[in-house]
Amino acid sequence: MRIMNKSDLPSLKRSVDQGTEEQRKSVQTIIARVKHEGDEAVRAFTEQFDGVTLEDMKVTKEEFEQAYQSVDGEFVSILEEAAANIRSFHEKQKTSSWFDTNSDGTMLGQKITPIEAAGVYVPGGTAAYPSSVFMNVIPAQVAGVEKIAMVTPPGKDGRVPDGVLLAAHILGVDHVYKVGGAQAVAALAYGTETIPAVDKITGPGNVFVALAKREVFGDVDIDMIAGPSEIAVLADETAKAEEIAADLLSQAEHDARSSSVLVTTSPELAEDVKEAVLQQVEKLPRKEIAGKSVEDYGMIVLCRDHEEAVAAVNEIAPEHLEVMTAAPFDDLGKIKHAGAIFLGPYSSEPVGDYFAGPNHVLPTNGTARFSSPLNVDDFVKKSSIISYSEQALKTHADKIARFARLEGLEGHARAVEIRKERWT
Ligand code: HSO
Ligand code: ZN
Repeated sequence: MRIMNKSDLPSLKRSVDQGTEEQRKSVQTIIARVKHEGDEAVRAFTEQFDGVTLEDMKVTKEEFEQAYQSVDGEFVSILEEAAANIRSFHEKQKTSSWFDTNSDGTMLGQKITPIEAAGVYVPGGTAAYPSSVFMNVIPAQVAGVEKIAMVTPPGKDGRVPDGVLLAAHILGVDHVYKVGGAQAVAALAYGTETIPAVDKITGPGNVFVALAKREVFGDVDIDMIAGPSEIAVLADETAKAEEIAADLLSQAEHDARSSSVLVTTSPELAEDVKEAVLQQVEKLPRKEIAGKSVEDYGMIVLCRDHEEAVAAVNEIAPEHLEVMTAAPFDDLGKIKHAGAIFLGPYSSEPVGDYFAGPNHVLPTNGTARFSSPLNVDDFVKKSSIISYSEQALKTHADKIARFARLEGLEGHARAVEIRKERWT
């Protein structure tokens, strides 16, 4: 881990992998073929990229049952408790439709309607996280989305990891398809004989999935293009170096391109954390990934004073921020940009990844400056309601017509004025 000053921060700036020209072309071809050939193209690409011949794309009742049997009851109840926490947090995010009636009888309002169908992409391999199934599906369910479909690439054995099926089963999601990559995104966007078309696609994936999501955006909605996980820890000398190191490594182990940053005013803490990271990383099963991540993207930003440290955090706008200072709540008001803020020594980042309740799908690459964690609002849309009364139109028709003529839109003016015949 490099120790640096706040003025070196711009060198940390990263952006989303845009893919190569060749990758973009290949994604466009895949999408076009799935759009026109449906299941046949999906099967062909699954054979080509996953090396699997799909007999049944859809996960069967027996497969769900088998996944359920494969784990012990205690693990099921841990997952259920986590799901309940996540659900109750997201329930609080719900907003209501509202209507205002004015004294002239006009009624204005905003009606909230869930989107009808959502599709969740779950990556394959070691990134097939049951927790991410919860984090994508639960806000959609809380929003009232009726149809939820899940896609995930099959392993070489043609199966989907038990944990992913179990998580889907616990939430009552039974439309799970063993399809991944750009072909899965295309199938969700345009529908095939087997896979239903949805209105919004969420969930992380590799560069092909990200490019495909960008490509279909507009025909359907998408959540965000997430980059590798990030963590920043704002700490003073009251924090324990070993705990900080462990938390930094918890995100470093996600991806060799994950970033982990300590921001502090204490040179002793900086040295101790650096040391602890080097020691702990050696003992991690994913030490290759975590080690590369801390080597390439691990930083310690040593600041002059606390104010500069807070400014550094805001400049980074991290996905996850842990505040381990003497009075973490005092800093909360000053923190402007962070996807999720963990306060105090007991709020280790994985508490939020799995269990506390807030969503772990968060803005990365500094996008916390302008975007939010995945939430219930992502699965609803708003319709404006306008019901003018006769009295209101009598009062305002001439003003509206004048405004229309100012824009040179005579048809607009006449549409309003024709109603004046009702009272003359
Ligand atoms: N920290 C990751 C999410 C995750 N962690 C899933 C464990 N499983 C991105 O926020
Ligand atoms: Zn994580």
